[in-house]
Amino acid sequence: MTRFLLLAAVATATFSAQAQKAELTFGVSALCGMCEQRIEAAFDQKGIFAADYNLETKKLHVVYKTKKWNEESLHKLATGVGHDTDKFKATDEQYANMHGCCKYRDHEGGSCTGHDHDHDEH
Ligand SMILES: [Cu+2]
Repeated sequence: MTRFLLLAAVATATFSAQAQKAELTFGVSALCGMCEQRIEAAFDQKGIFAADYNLETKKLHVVYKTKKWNEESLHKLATGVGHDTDKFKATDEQYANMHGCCKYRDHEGGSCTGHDHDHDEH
């Protein structure tokens, strides 16, 4: 909807001439450290210089190349591994793929910390 304005804002925020670099911070739903790692791993991509998720504020900060990524495609990286963002929702299928303790829609707040159930890591 405000895509044009966003692009304009990104363009003016670019100060380095060689790489078209921009930063974006947005909300991503998550519960535990495993979620944090999963989210950051999803942003380990070409054209993404840095991705740092803060579990306390539930915000992800991304530094990226504007030629390769835009706001929507960055949000979709998070939903792709099952995490809702403040703009897009993961599909039920993507959500279902997540580890049980990370099901942030079903329970609120850090129940991942009590490891009272079996973890099958792969
Ligand atoms: Cu988790």
